[in-house]
Amino acid sequence: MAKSKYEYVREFEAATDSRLLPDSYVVVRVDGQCFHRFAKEHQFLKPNDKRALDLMNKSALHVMRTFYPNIIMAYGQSDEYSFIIRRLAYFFNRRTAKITSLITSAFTSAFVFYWPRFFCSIPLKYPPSFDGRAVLYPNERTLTDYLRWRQVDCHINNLYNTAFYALTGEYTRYVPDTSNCSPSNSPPTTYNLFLGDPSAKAPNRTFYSHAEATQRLSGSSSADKNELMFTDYGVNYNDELQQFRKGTAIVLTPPQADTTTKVDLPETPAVVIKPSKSALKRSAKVEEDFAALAIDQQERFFTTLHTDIIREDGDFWTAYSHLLKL
Ligand SMILES: Nc1nc2c(ncn2[C@@H]2O[C@H](COP(=O)(O)OP(=O)(O)O)[C@@H](O)[C@H]2O)c(=O)[nH]1
Ligand SMILES: [Mg+2]
Repeated sequence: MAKSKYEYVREFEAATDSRLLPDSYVVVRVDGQCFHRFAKEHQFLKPNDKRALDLMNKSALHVMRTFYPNIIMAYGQSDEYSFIIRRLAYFFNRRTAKITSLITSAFTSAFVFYWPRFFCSIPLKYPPSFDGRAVLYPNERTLTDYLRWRQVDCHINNLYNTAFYALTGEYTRYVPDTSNCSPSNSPPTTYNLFLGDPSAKAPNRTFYSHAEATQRLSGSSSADKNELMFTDYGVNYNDELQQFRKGTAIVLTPPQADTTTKVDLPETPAVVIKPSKSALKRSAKVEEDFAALAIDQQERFFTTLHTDIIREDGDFWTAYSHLLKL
């Protein structure tokens, strides 16, 4: 077909289509846009809404399935999720915009798609958005320190928020909802520890305004916050769900010796700048075989954990550091 005279503008696209540096880890982090307001509008429980966090995890799992086996791990907390892409991944020719926008949009659409499954009769008031960015990490040290940074952030924020909402009397403790999710049948999934639960031990139930609570927590140490929550409000921070305190890590774990699934991870390509044609072919076959599986079978390739990822010699890195070599 003859080219139009406008064809030359393609050059502008080519000139601005950046690629992610080969042989380095890529982290794509998605973050809810203005989730402070979104949480308020949709009556998220404070300090943590398990429904919202489970929905984030479900959306992350969707992303990991969609781009299998290129994402080796994901870590999420609050309204953010980080996706760790294999150092040697070569999907979409490592095009930055393509990879970042696809992960962000897959995550966002899954969040909307699965919303009713988690929030039952609470309808979405408006379509949420997530921003996405890709950051390169040159080695295992910087990558793992990045993950530690996110988990420390989770810990600091969660401890603060738990103490803060205990002080204001807005703290709600999660109670699992065992009912089904039909719009006409949505009994409360939670109760307010202080106002709704007479059996709760709360020796000093003085509640404060947001400004007063901020003031009281200003300059307090972790130990001060723990003590204050426990002594005055009967909240033992250690009893909070691990999911709240540690965030969620999802790791790639292909089933071993599984007779019903034949998918293997691709071999590590010998050439790291650009894999050979045969290596690319093998990768395509792996992706194709995986895509042919039913969703529940695909989900079996991933493990969800709420655990410490900070300690270098902890269980997590002992069990999963091999992922960084893939
Ligand atoms: N109540 C409640 N709010 C949450 C929860 N998860 C996230 N959020 C809200 O989302 C915000 C996320 O922080 P950030 O991304 O910095 O704020 P944003 O710019 O408003 O999205 C938090 O400050 C909370 O207001 C939750 O489980 N419960
Ligand atoms: Mg946000």
